[in-house]
Amino acid sequence: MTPQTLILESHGPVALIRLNRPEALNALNAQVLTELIAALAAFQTDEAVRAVVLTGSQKAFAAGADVKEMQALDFATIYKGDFLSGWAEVAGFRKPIIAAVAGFALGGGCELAMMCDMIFADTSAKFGQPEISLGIIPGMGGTQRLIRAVGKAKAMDLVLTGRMMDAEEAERAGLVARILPPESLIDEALKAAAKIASFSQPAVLMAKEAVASAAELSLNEGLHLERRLFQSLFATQDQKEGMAAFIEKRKATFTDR
Ligand code: DAK
Repeated sequence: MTPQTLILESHGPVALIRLNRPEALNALNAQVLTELIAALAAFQTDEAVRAVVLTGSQKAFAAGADVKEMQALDFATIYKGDFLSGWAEVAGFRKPIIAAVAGFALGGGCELAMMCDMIFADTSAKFGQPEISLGIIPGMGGTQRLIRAVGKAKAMDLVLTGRMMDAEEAERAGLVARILPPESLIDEALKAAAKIASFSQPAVLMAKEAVASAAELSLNEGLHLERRLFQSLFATQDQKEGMAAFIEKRKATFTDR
């Protein structure tokens, strides 16, 4: 079914997802969640899609979970229904996904960006976890992923005061990988995604898995996993091809085998 809250575009091997609820600054309601999970599930199995870029509008990546949808909910309802737990599936997406952020990335919007593998921001981007001003706390990873990205001092500052940080501060703090001018944000994100898509997919997937697991594992466990993944890539034809191409001074032709 055609999604109502997303615009999906195909750019060769890269799928571009635009959050599209302009009337609510892309606030994340149940429909966005359902449609985004369905789109990612389809991209997961679609061999033609090798990387994804997730973006919003010029004004907002996403201004958070939908406050108007949440306001009347009571504890029993959200607890029994495990409200918003489906967002974890975004973090479980196996192919590389880049968040291209312009404007507001607040609350669940900031948390959604942090579920992606890296964040490219344009100069208008503003990140924050303003939930405290609504009488709640972050619930989609804001207290856990933010501290891993920016450290305790800044995470506490953002979560306890609800203030926003601009793109430059977010880059300095380690939340943002690249800052770009507004006119080239999407192009640069697509270009980076296409570059990733040009490599051997088993290597790309293992690279993502290894880096992502660093947040979950002890150093020794992480090093062990990295070593085993590294060793296993020597079972691929692409390792032979990549190294042969280097030695023969030509471009590698990867087959994902
Ligand atoms: N929800 C619903 N509508 C929103 C919205 C939001 N988060 N953010 C903006 N809108 C709507 C506004 O209500 C307005 O609609 P109308 O009044 O025109 O009908 C329209 O978008 C334009 O917004 P503004 O008129 O406010 O635009 P401004 O440029 O003046 O201000 C702003 C932009 C982003 C500073 C402002 O809209 C704002 O402060 N928005 C709310 C930001 C916020 O508090 N975000 C955090 C939401 S709480 C959970 C997991 C996660 C969460 C919850 C539970 N569980 C696992 C249980 C997450 C919670 C959140 O994210």
